[in-house]
Order: sequence, then structure tokens, then C-alpha cells
Amino acid sequence: MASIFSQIVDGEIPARVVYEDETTMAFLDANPLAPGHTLVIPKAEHERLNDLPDDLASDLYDTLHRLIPVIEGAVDAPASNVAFNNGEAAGQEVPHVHGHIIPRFEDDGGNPIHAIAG
Ligand code: DGP
Repeated sequence: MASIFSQIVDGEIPARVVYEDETTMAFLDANPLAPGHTLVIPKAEHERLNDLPDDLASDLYDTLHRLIPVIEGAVDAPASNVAFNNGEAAGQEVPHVHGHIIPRFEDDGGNPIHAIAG
């Protein structure tokens, strides 16, 4: 059974896609912790960061690096939390590598890293 994120990559379930290239994709989180909360994934299904081949890890980082200022700018956020839950015990619910970009605002209260760590 393909992961829910592979089903998004294959167009089998809808998502609000904000970026796509040959090997990576980004879409809005269905349960956002802040406006603009975005998930960045490799299209190929790998469970953990260290399962990624080097070239795909590099592509994923490049997409994250490119999108962080774009997402912050889109919601006028001065900062963001960027995080991976890497493994079930760390709160990873979807077994398909995904980085969270969570825009942060002055005095928005609390640290969402705690929330996404489940
Ligand atoms: P994590 O706990 O790090 O595995 O985060 C999984 C995130 O994925 C969580 O913030 C909610 C989001 N999510 C789960 N299912 C879907 C879905 O079908 N579509 C979208 N857009 N996001 C999803």
C-alpha cells in the first residue's frame, strides 16, 4: 500500500501543491499548526531521512532551502520552524520522509516543534 504522500504524488488524493519538480514536491499540511504550514517530500517513498540516496537527500534540501523564504514571504512571517519527525518514536505518523516548514510570528505563543513531535 502506497503511503498517503505517494498517493498525493500520484494524484490519487488531492492536496494544495505549492511546488513540484522531478524528484520533490511540497504541499500544504492538512492539519496546519500555522498559516502556510507546508510539507516538503521526496517523490520516491522512503521512510526515514537516512534511507534517502545522497542525490535525493540533496534535492530535498535544495527544495527546502528554496521554499523557506517563499513560504515565509507568502504569509508575511518573520521566521519559521523547519523540522523532520524521523521515526515513529519521534512522532512521525506518515512513513514517507517529509520536512515541515511552519511559519512563525512574533508572540504567536508556544513552539510547534513540540506539537509535531506528537
Ligand atoms: P508527522 O507527524 O511528522 O508524520 O506529520 C504528518 C503531517 O502530515 C501532519 O502534520 C498532518 C499531515 N497530513 C497527514 N495526512 C495528510 C494528507 O492526506 N494531506 C495533507 N496535505 N497532509 C496530511
